[in-house]
Amino acid sequence: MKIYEQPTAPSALRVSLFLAEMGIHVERVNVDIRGGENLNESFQAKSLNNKIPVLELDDGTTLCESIAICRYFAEQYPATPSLFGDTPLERAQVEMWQRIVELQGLLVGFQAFRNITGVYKDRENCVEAWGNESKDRLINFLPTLNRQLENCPYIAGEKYSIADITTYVLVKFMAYLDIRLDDTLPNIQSWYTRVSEHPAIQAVLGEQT
Ligand SMILES: N[C@@H](CCC(=O)N[C@@H](CS)C(=O)NCC(=O)O)C(=O)O
Repeated sequence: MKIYEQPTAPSALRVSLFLAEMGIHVERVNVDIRGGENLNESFQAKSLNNKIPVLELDDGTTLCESIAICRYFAEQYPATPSLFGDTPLERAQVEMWQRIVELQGLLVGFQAFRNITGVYKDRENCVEAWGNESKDRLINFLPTLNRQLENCPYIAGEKYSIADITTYVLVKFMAYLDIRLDDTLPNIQSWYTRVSEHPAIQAVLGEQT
């Protein structure tokens, strides 16, 4: 089994933080995405979305999309507590927050970064105005997270979950957009400090330095 990735890329980091939390080790293969290695024919044969991360199983089956990869491991190696929730209500709450943060936060942040910096202009049409609008939308989304963390220790409620991992990756990524957690977002600030101390997060980030 192998994961094709670029370790510091946010979507790969999401899978790495998830696997570290579960204590699962998987061989990694580095893909130079900035250099366009993900655009070559052999990689595209493995990845439906032409992006990293990709999980390749021993029988050659491949899976892309970071959350699909995390779900595979969560189902294959069930653990309690599960990072996808343990009861019907928890699972629904985790799914809800995971999707909210992904759709209104992380993907919007990706659009901002890609369109403002033009980092992938060799493969897509970059629209700076769309990037700036996306950045504003991301900034406007942050108070929603701050309100949620006013009464809950974690994004989806009482337990650390995949929604926290996605949010952690989002907050880290915001530095590339020059978006900081200022004093108007105190609950995200304290959540971020607390979550950063997780041994799994420390271990993964430690490997990257
Ligand atoms: N929704 C996908 C997003 C994957 C994604 O955007 N990967 C980026 C790195 S974070 C990538 O491969 N970029 C290279 C490119 O777009 O050509 C997931 O969660 O796996």
